[in-house]
Amino acid sequence: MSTDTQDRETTDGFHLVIDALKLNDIDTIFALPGIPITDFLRMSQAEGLKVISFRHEQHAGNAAAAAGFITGKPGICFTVSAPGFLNGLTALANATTNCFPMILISGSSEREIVDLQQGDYEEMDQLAVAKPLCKAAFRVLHAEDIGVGIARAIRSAVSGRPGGVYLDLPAKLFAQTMDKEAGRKSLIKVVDAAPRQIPAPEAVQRAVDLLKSARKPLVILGKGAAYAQADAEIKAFVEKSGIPYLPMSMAKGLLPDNHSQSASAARSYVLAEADVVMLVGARLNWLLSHGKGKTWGAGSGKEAGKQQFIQVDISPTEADSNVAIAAPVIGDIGSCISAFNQAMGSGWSKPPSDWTGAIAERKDKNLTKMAETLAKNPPVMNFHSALNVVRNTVKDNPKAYLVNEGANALDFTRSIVDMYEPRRRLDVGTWGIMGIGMGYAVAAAVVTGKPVVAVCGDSAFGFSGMEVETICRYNLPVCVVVFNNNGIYKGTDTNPRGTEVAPTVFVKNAKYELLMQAFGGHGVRADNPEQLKKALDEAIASGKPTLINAIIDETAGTESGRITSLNPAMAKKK
Ligand code: ADP
Ligand code: TZD
Ligand code: MG
Repeated sequence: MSTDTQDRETTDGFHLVIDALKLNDIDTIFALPGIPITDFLRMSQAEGLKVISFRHEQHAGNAAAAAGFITGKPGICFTVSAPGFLNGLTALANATTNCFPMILISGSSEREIVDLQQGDYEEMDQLAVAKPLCKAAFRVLHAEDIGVGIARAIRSAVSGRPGGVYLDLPAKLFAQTMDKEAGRKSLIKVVDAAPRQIPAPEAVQRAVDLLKSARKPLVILGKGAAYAQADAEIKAFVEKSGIPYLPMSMAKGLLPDNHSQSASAARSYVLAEADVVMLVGARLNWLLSHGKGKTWGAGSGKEAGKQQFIQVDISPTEADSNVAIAAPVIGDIGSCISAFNQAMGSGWSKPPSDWTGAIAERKDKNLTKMAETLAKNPPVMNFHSALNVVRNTVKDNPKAYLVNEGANALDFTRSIVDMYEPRRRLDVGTWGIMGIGMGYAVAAAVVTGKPVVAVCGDSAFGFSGMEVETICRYNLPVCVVVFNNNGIYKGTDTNPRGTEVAPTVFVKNAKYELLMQAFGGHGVRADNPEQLKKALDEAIASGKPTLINAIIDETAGTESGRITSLNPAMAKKK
């Protein structure tokens, strides 16, 4: 039989996976080759899928997760078995923690050998390992089930609370053949993968009544609100209600940070004082001090600790996870906020002016103070003088993506750099994890084609730094700005015994810019704001892979950045 005839009559596991992905409008795969994935990736490329190949699976996985957050479609990552799978697993778990939809698809060894532990090449019971760390995990053993496997993975990733899904594909599956027409019919085009979830009218009414009764209402927008792509509804709600709002880190830009109702510059005041707090796609986890304690006003005034919460979320079990939720509203944010907009009616009265006025007063004071600090130009650049430049660059390029990781390099960027467009800020997320930098940057550039600025602490950058080769290989418009303060938090720590260097200190004056030059990108050092501005402007104008080694005063940071209070040594001192 000639190959031609065979091609016409049969298909195989490789092509069924490719066809199932394409049928579901998936056009990009983030991956790292090896048996049996190498051939799969070659065939995917031949069939028109965009394949972005990384240097380490964790970054391919992070890229898939970021793509999921930006697009609302599950990001796809392919890894090889055992070690490749494990390298990707951190990204899968992180995506699940962040509620980002992604699918980690891994090749695996043969069941017969794995289950008897007979020592196959890269043997591991991957499905069992993945299960507790993701939202759902599936394995496909027969070619005719590939369609179902991919469909289940897609639905699981994007419906309800989004998250990471693991799909286990044993090597033998790829080579299985079946009749081409039967294969085609076995594939499933998923209809309405993330169905709208309409909130109960009485739940909305309960929440609206509570909002109406508030004297000091506050809205908190989280990354779930950004993910929901309900930008217009949210804007309408915030502006119609007149309620001050706080964006969580990745919700910055959902409304422009310079919006008159943003209470970011009076954050501690509003958290301590608000009487009714409406959470929209934000969990009351450690990032919001679990909704209790000093942050929330315990001990200050007679309403101490008496805030009432409204929680708008797609997960019905999120409410009451930390404190009582007086008015849970369960549904997708688009449907919920539209329902609020209707239920508020035409006679809505805006919050009392003593509340909004008090916030405005504090905001003005803090913004003036911030402007003074930003205007300073110390002889050695510090976080403020460097970030003032980044702040202006983002203002001039509001559609650019800002990736951000580090400790001080993260906290200062979050508070100093205003965002103007939704879903443009990608950062360390719920875990505060280092190493997302280059994976997220690659994803943002590949998926959107927009310029990306990645502000990374020198430690943070090190976790994914080798992916600058990936950035150069695909010639992506990514400008990495390494905030180089010679180490973790600071470069000044010493070892009291005077033997090896302290654990937080790196090689001083490291030339990170050479890393980018090694692969043909543009690498440059910036010692002052003028040099930093010039390099950033050039990077954005040229769209060329760039790394700016921004030299930051090694004494400028603080231990753990803003989360010093979580440090057990600090807690002991209290
Ligand atoms: P942040 O870190 O910004 O505070 P979190 O990650 O803690 O945000 O919270 C995100 C929340 O958003 C999760 O509880 C998740 O269930 C919810 N969520 C995600 N997507 C949607 C959606 N489309 N509709 C409603 N809620 C959503
Ligand atoms: N490992 C992982 C995966 N995530 C982490 N968050 C940490 C370790 C601990 N960690 C932080 O929380 S921040 C940080 C580490 C190692 C690096 C801070 O140093 P940096 O930033 O150079 O990136 P600054 O600007 O010097 O503070
Ligand atoms: Mg550092």
